[in-house]
Amino acid sequence: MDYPILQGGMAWAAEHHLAAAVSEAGGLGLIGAASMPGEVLRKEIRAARNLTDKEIGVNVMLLSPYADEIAEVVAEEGIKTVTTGAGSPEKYMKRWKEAGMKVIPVVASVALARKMEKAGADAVIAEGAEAGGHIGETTTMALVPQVASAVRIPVIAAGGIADGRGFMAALMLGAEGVQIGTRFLTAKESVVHEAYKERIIRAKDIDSAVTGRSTGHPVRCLRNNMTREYLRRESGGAAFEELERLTLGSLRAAVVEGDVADGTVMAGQIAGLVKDEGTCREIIRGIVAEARDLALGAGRYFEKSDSERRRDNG
Ligand code: TUI
Repeated sequence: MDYPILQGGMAWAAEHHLAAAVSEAGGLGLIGAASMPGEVLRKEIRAARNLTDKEIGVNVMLLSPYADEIAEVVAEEGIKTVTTGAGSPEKYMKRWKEAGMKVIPVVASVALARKMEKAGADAVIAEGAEAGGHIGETTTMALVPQVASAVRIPVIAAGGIADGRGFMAALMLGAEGVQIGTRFLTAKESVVHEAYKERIIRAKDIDSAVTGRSTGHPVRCLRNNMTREYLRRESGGAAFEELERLTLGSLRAAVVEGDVADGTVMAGQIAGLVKDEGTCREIIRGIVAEARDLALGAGRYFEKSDSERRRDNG
C-alpha cells in the first residue's frame, strides 16, 4: 500500500471491481464476503486478481452462515490480510496465523480491542457509531483515542471519515490509518446501482437512522420506507424474526436493483459530505493531498509562543 487507507468490506458493494480499483490506487481494497458462499468468494478473489497485481484483502462478516467456509477459502487462496466484522474472529485466528496472514478485526469497544490483541490480532479497526451498517455505541471521536491508549498494536480508525480532514483527525486521535466505506460507494469503479449512488450524493447530515437497536443488531442506513416501517414495528415490540423477515434481501434490492425506497440503503453519517463520484484514484489522492496541506498548516498555530499570543491579543 502507498497510503494507510483501507476500504470497508461493504456487503454487495465491496466486490472485485471496487477492491481492485482501491488497491490499484494505492490503498487496500477488500472484497466483502458478507453472506456469500465460499465458492462465490473464491471467484471474486480470482476476478480481482485479474484486474490488479496489487494485494487485495477480504472482509469476513462473522454473522454469515458461511463464515467457516469463507475462513478456509481466504487461507487457501493466499489472501494476506483479512478484516473481520460483527463478531469475534478468535476461532479462526490459529488457522489464519499459521497461514501467515495479517488479521485485523473491527472492534467497537476497548474491551474487544484488548481481547483481540491478546488473541493475536495484528491491528484493530476502531469503528465508531457514525459508520454505516452494523455499528456499536461509541463515536469515532471517543473510541479511537481510548482504543489507541489501550493496545500496543496499530489502530485503524473508521466511521465518519470521507476526506483529508477526517483522515488527519483520525491520525491525531492516535490511529495509524483509516478505513473508509461510504465515500467509496459512489466511486466510478463501484458497481452499486446508480439510484443508490444518487441517494448518497443527495443525503444530508441527518438523513440516516439506526434500525435494530432492540434486537442487538443496530444497523445504520438512510431513512426511507424501509426504515420507517422497521422502526414503526420495532417500537411496537415486533419479534426479532418478524424484523429479520422484513429486511430479508433488502440490501441486495437497494444495491443491485436500485430500490432505494423500500430497500436497505446502508451508509454512514458522513454521506452528507459525499458530493461527487470520482475514481478511487481521485478519491484517495484527494484525501492525501488535503491531509498534507492540513498537516503543513497545523504548525502555524504554534509558531507564536503563548506570551507572544497574549501580547498580540492585548
Ligand atoms: O460489521 C460491520 N458492519 C456491517 S456487517 C453488516 S451485515 C449485517 N446485516 C444486518 C445485521 C447485522 C449485520 C453490515 N454492516 N462493521 C464492523 C463492526 N463490527 N461494527 C461493530 C462490530 C462489532 C460489534 C460487536 C464487532 C464485534 C462485536 O462483538 C463481538 C463479540 O462477540 O463480543
